[in-house]
Amino acid sequence: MSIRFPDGFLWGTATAAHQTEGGNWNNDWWAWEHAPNTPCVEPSGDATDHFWRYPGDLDLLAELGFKAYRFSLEWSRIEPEEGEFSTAALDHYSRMLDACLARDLVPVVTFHHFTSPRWVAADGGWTEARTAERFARFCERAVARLGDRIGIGCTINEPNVVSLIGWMIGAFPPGHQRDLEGYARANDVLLDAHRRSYDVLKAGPGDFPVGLTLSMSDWADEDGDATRIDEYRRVHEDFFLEGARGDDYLGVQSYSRTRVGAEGVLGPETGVEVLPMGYEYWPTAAEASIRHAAEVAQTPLYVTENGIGTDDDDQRIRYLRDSLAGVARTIDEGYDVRGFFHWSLMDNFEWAFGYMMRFGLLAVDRETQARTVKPSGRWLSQVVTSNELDT
Ligand code: GCO
Repeated sequence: MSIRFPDGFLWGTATAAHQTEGGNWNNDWWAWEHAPNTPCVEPSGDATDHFWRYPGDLDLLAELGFKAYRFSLEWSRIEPEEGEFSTAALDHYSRMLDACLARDLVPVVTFHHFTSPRWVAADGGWTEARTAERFARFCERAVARLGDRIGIGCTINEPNVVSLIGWMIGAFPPGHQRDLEGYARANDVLLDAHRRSYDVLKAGPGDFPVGLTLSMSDWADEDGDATRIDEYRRVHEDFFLEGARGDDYLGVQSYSRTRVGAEGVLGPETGVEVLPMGYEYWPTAAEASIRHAAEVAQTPLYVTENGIGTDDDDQRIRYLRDSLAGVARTIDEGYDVRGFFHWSLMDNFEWAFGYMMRFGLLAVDRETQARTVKPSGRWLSQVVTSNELDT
């Protein structure tokens, strides 16, 4: 059976500056990677040298038939010290925008993707109220230079992951565990930063949709207790989904399932395949998250990230086939889903996991940086060029 996606459905891939550019030494993540007892398995180092190799990467993306490219700006390059803005860094991202447009790729620009300049982190980071104003000021300077060519803007990538893993789990900077007060404060400052930057980006130059992207899950309760799911989801997802009401879109980013029970958040269910990332193989996560995001955020949606970290490329194809079938079901039911961005264009630095998690459609040789299109990249290329999915 073949499923056709709507005409104009936007097919893209996503990356992030720190995970691909290389040499992002002036941000909190580089410091985190080199801190004593860091949880990071390895430093980001040269990453995939995308800062210099992006023209060839965009050539490959365009050759595969994609129509959009989501990437992020590295705040620490653009504002290396407070109030000191780099024209050269803005020129670099300006060239990236021109390179996208020259290849008929809609540039989807994320203004914050997990990393903050060292000077921001040193002054309280996301638990310091002034960070929201500082972030909005950075967005103002960036959009002044870049806004005329941006296709879609994303203020902050997964603010709920920045706060949860930074202040409750401890695997992201600043590495706090069970810091409930810091977690709540970070959520407040992150949402304030989103609201301020949304207004700044909408003021232009340029006229493009603006929203935030959110880490979401399918949810299950081991006793079927929906109220328990609501309690967890309200803090982790709905706080930002409600905060995003009135935005031009909400970016759904969902990979797996979260299970809860009387003892709290549970691990994978016995008998369900577990991926190298430690979570369940759960290809209907995007479908479930679209439904919940639409209900709470009440905005148009893009799936701004979806994919699977695996060395089994056939498994990637199976996952994507089922995931896309789920996305298509929501569209058939009338949900306003406007595009799908595969995470990721290429294998890259998977945060604390380093380079051992491979989410890319392109393999990257860690020695030579050579890119190789995987069979899953060819498979997805067929889908995006035909705008149809064979199930
Ligand atoms: C995230 C980030 C990406 C990850 C991807 C795979 O959603 O955590 O946006 O940077 O690399 O999701 O885990």
